Order: sequence, then C-alpha cells, then structure tokens
Amino acid sequence: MMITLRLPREEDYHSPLHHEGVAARVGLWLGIAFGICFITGMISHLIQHPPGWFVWPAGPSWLYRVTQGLHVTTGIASIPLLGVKLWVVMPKFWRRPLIRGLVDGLERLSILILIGACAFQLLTGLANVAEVYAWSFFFPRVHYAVAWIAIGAIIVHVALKLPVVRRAMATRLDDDQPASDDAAAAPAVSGLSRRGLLGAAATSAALAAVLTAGDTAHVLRPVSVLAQRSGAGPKGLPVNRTARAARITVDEAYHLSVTGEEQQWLLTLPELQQMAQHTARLPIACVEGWSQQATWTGVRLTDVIIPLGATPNGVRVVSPDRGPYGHSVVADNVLRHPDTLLALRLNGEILDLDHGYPVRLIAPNRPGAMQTKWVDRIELIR
Ligand SMILES: Nc1nc2c(c(=O)[nH]1)N[C@H]1C(S)=C(S)[C@@H](COP(=O)(O)O)O[C@H]1N2
Ligand SMILES: [Mo]
Repeated sequence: MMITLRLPREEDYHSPLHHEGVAARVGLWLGIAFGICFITGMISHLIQHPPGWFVWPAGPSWLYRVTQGLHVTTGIASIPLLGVKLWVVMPKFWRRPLIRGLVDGLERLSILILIGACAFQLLTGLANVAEVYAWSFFFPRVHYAVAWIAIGAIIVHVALKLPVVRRAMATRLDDDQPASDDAAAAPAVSGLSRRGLLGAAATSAALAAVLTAGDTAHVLRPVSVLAQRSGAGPKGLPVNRTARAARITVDEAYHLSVTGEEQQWLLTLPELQQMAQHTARLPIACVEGWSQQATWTGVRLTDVIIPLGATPNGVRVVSPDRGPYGHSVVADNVLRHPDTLLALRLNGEILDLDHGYPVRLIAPNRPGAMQTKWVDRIELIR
C-alpha cells in the first residue's frame, strides 16, 4: 500500500465560517486583548527593572494588583480567541501558489513569526501561571523579549491588512447566508452560523477569563475553578517559595543589619519588636496573577534608616535566599510611604517561616516578587 502525503488546499475548506468578516472581528478582539496584555506586561517589567526615567507610584496599593490581574486575564482570554482566529483563516495558509513573490513571501513570513510569537507568549504565560516550568530559560526575560517580537508582528500584520479589515468589518456576516425563512431550502452547509461562531468565541474567552480571574477578583472565587492557589498556605495566604526551598534557617543569632556608607546598625528581633509598630492592610500581588490582601504589622522601613542620619536614594533589601527574588530595591517614593513596613506579624500573629519569619518587606503597589522575605540586610543606596 502506498500513502501519498498531500498538503491541504484552500479549496478543501467548504465551511462558510471561514469568512473574512469573522476573521476581522475575532482579530479585533484579539488585538484589544493583546494590546492590554502588552501594556500591562510592560508596566510589570518596568517596575521590576526600572530605567532612570521610570517612577511607579507607591499608591493606590491595589493598582499593581489590577494591572497584573488584567495582564494574566487578557492573556488567558486570548488563548481561545487565537484558536478560533487560526481556524477561521486556515484555508488562506494553503492557498496556491504558497508564495507569490518576494513581498508576498515576506508577508507570509511575518504571519509565521506572528503566530509563533503569540502562541509562545500565551502558552509559556499559561504554564507560568500554573507553575509548570518545562523549560530551562529564565521565563521573565524570554517572555519580555518575545513580547516585542509579538507586538511588532501584530503592528506589521494590522498595517498590511488594514484595507481587508476595513472591507471585512463593513460586510454583514449573513450576506451570503440563506435567509432564515428559506433556510430549509438551502443546502445545509454547517450547523453553526457565523454569528454563532463569534458568540462561541466571545463566550469561551469570557469563560476562560472568569474561570481564572478569581485569583485577583475574589468575588469570582467560587466559580474560578481554574484559579491557582485560591487561599492555600498558612494564614490563608499562598506561598510561592517555601523556606525549605530557599534553604532558610533562622536561629537566636538573627539580627538585621542596616548598612550605610560609613555606619552599620545591628538590630536583634526583640529590639525590632520594641520599636513603634504600625499596621497596614496590603495585598501580595504575585506576577503570576494571584493576589491576596492581608493585615501586616511591623516597623516602618524608614524608622531603621533615620538613625543612620542619612537620606538615601532608596534601599536594597536582602535575604540569605540566593534565588532571583531573594533581594529587591525599594525606590525612594516607596521608602517614604508610611505603609512600607518590615513586617513581623501577619493577621495579628508572628509570621510563619514560609511567609518570611522573622522579618519580611511589605510595601504598597508592588509586585509580590519584590516583597522580600527573610530580610537580614538593608543597604542604603546613594
Ligand atoms: N527571599 C525571598 N522572598 C520572596 C520570594 C523569594 O523567592 N525569596 N518570592 C517572592 C514572590 S514571587 C512572592 S509572590 C511573594 C509571596 O509571598 P508569600 O509567600 O508570603 O505569600 O514573596 C516574595 N518574596
Ligand atoms: Mo510571585
């Protein structure tokens, strides 16, 4: 028996659902979702790697929770939309000749890059939210780099397709569909109308969003069955990296060192406990999309710096954890915020070791990755 492999052809696709009006509409939704996802992703990147010109405000405390919640939710909603969009335009991939010349070849190459970059972003992003790390590269760096490729390819694609999009958006979806009253007489081509397909695409995107958004919007928790870590962990607060994973042990000898240019101040835990205590309700808003509000009590970060007599340009907060989130920089505006604490207590009780005992940083409007646990050193930045 001989098997001949044959590439599909445009003519093989008969469904009226492969229609440019459908493609343009799903494409528009995808463009909006990707646009929000890109901007919120860039915000998150800038906060974590701030260039000199960038200042992220220290409040309102919930702002990052919202931007990062939007990032993850729009990314997840894009997955079914991208699937539908690819299916609708599938015949176009197989039209003959496959390449019509240099310009056409470049355009088709740009579409290949577009699909590859978008699929890569959505799938690695989803895996990251689910804490599946099936790769050896450092996710944030690659996710950031490919974001630029994706957005560039989207801009090229939209620019090249603008005339088609204009025309397609103006066409009525049911123009060449049988009118409803003589539908029975028309050949039954498909059980689903174009409007039906659009409705299904919108519904699945909304469903994907609602099923995961409970990580940020807690009213959705009861229906967010796909949400990660809805409240697991001691004191109802999730834990990303445990003390064990970070190889943290704390003993009697613990002290916090605050180092300036010429001075160093060593504080024991009882000394920290005897200083003025302040309480703030602040969320941990993880870059992976979950966030959780809690009541934190401890010493104002500025209170351990003022005695050194210096006015630093921010501080570096350091723990013995050698992982990528074992230290963070607190910018000047955050440092001066009264809710920026070296927390000793969570919801009224001494911190659990997994939440950063004996001392962890908590500050308003900041990615969870920068809320450093197990702090034992503070370095003033000039
Ligand atoms: N030292 C240290 N602090 C850390 C981390 C870490 O890996 N090491 N992870 C950060 C991340 S990614 C998050 S989301 C928060 C979570 O805080 P929690 O475990 O108390 O909920 O801690 C942050 N602080
Ligand atoms: Mo995180």
